Amino acid sequence: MPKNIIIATERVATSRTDLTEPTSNLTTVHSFLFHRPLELSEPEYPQVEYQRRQQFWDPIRLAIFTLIIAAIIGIAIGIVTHFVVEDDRSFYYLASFKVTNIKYKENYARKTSREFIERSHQIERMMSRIFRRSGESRFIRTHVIKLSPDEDGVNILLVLMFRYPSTDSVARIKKRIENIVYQSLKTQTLPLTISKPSFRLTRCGIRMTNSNMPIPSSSSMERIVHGRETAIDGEWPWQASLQLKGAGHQCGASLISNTWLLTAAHCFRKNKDPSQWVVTFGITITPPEVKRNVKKIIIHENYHRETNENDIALAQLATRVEFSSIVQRVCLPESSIKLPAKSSVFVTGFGSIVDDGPTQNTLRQARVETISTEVCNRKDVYDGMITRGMLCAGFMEGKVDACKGDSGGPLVYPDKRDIWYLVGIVSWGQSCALPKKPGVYTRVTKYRDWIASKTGI
Ligand code: 4AZ
Repeated sequence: MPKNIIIATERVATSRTDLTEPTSNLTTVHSFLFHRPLELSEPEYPQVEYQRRQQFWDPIRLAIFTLIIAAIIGIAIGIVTHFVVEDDRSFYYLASFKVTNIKYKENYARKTSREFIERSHQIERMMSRIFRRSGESRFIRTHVIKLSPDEDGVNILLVLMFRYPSTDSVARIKKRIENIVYQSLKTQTLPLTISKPSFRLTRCGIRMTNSNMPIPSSSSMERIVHGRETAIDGEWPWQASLQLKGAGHQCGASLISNTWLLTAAHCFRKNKDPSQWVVTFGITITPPEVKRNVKKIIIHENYHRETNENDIALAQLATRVEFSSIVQRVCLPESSIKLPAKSSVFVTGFGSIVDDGPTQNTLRQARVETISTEVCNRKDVYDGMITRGMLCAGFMEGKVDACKGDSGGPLVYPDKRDIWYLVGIVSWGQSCALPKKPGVYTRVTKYRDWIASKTGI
């Protein structure tokens, strides 16, 4: 009964408005709530309700109402799917640790040797057992990359692959993996004794290739220009090719996260419009392994084309790339890291193999050596043109060098654990591979803070 009374109240209010009685809103509301219901007679109520229901559910209202409900249900399903049925992503970690109950054997240096194969299978079985026994269903596989000598045993380098929901935080996943390993060191009897303090997990600079071929130095007539070797799949997984739509490969670049590439500012001299650029990954330009559009280009504010100073730029991909055995990011070095002169570093690219020659479809690599700025600034070398943001690498006798089309590409350096760092960006040089004219690279350590300020990496 009370419900009917309220419905009737509304109707009376309507009829009052119909009569266009000059009342203020306040008075109308007042009469809604308190006065009019008292004037109504009870028998009228059922009829009034019937009429109102009929009016309210006319076909248009019904359609709109159905659409709104459908939209709400759709959005709700979307939200639930996003957070609950989230798609999994592959997470790669490079694990390095020392095993103290075995002795290093010379044959471990050759990945095709029986000793290397047997030992790595044993390590892979042990790691799989650690994760499977812990109930970690997200563990996919592991793969030993390198065994190296240590005073009290053997250093192991291996890749661990997991699949976690993409919403999981990277820091949490890392903690979880570490906890599983530390726990099993305490509770399981393992065939190999892992030294706990030596255990490290890294997420960049991972090369998953099995290749362990030594890269020859300048003694042979080789350079990227006369490249030693073409790369094999996954050997330089951070290498990208920057291409202008309609004009093909222009420059190299290095992947430093799922969405950011580091390259040279001079690559964008002709065209700075992101929509005109595409990026490919993989050891061949055609066909590429992965292809992406570019969303944003950031050129260093103080890039000077006349002096080549601050020859550094960032390109942001329109959609992220997923890491795999073929696409990985390179590590950025701490700004404090100093490479001594004559360090072995590696340059890769699709650039020409003769001066002014065509782009190469398959990635090439070369080992070069760092040259001190003091030597590089000598009158007979670059006569003072090398500034603090530049780094020279190559050989004084020439022969091995980067060349046109390698610009923007990586100069990388492996640390003791075989984790790869980006130390230089191919920038300039007088011609290619000439004696006393080594390659000049942008010194990445000098721009570490600039990169962080633009990307948060
Ligand atoms: C270039 O034109 C270029 N020899 C890149 C590297 C070197 C020279 C020229 C170094 O893109």
